[in-house]
Amino acid sequence: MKHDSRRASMLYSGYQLNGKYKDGEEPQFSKMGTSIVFRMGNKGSLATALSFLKSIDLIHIESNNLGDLGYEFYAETSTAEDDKSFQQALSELKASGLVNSVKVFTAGDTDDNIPWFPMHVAELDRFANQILSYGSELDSDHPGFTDPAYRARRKEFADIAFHYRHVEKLPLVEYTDAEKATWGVMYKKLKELFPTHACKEFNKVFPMLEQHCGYSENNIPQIRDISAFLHRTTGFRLRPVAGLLSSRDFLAGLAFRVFHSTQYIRHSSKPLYTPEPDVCHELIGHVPLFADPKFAAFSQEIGLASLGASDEDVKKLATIYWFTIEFGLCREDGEIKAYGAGILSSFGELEYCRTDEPKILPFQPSVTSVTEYPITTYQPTYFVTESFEDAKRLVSEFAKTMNKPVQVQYNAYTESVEILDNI
Ligand code: HBI
Ligand code: NLE
Ligand code: FE
Repeated sequence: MKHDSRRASMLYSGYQLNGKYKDGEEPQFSKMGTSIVFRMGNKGSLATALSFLKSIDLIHIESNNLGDLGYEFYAETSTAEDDKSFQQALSELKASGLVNSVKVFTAGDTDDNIPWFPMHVAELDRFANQILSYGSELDSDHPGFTDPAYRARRKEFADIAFHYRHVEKLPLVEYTDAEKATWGVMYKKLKELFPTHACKEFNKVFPMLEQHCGYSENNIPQIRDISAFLHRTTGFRLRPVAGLLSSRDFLAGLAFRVFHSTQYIRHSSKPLYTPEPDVCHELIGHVPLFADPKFAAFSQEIGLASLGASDEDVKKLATIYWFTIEFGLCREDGEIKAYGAGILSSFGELEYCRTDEPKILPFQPSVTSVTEYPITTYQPTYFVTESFEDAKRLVSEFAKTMNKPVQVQYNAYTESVEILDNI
């Protein structure tokens, strides 16, 4: 399969501004149009072939001499693929016998063999209603299962996230006194351990969050303030999420430096450990390191590697994510420190990880990516990274061995990914 620059251009050129929006609203773009790629033996028949397409609105046409293979034409139209006139034109073109290997691409969609992935940060909106386990429907062993007030609250949070779209301001949430009390218990306990147990990058950022983002024992900060802070430091942003996303969707966010963050809080009966992500885990565990440029680049590297990867490779990358961003340890002057968010937001695990009990191995993607792990107990195995730069390099080398059909690079100006030529 070939992926050349024309293919890349068809994939990301297809957006148009939605004409109308009210004052105070952001302009929105929607996908437009479709591209048709077809081949013919003889360039001279192009005029006849195009006559079949006259009922659709062609906006761009290119030809390419393929030598023995004849000519390849690439036609872009603003007519949508499911439009009747498009379907009719396409079947007439195919029936004409003049052309062979007709392929149709819709902007933003990749080939049948390549799993769909977002090409622009706004396309993360697609994940909003693709939640695996709904934040509002709790399992019977969840500590909030028999607490109707907690369940109702979880539903409120889920609804906020379902309705959020990229162009909107991040939703503000008012937390109850009971919720603030749960946050306060954790905050106080964890803060005592951070100076000795957390990595230096984490400890550098934490006071900045207290200064600029309202982090304190008595206040649950707002993702809107944090996202603005992260965006200025590393370009990272937060987005509310209703519950667990698939690994593929969750990792794709990281490719755009977007972190999906829950806003609900854990049940008050079990403040010191929960297997689920909650606002304490996201804001205390994850957020600080996204303000570190090297950590941000490392995180994005995992995200980029996941775009277009096979299910099997996504699973490996999710495991790498688990053993680094979620449960990673690092070495500082010969001492083991924690940088993984799942450790940094759990008082119990933060102490446990530095005891003799768990097994500690060096981070090595080929091994780490296939290591099993439990999700509801402390980790029996941790992997140690030497530095975030080193970890990024290792992930990037690992990604090259994955044999993906497309290679992508991030364009920070347009906040989109570009497919690299690969001929
Ligand atoms: N979804 N909302 C959300 N939050 C996570 O932390 C998360 C997720 N889906 C998958 C996931 N984490 C990881 O376990 C890896 O699969 C990436
Ligand atoms: N165990 C962590 C905590 O209690 O904060 C959450 C881990 C989420 C993956
Ligand atoms: Fe997490």
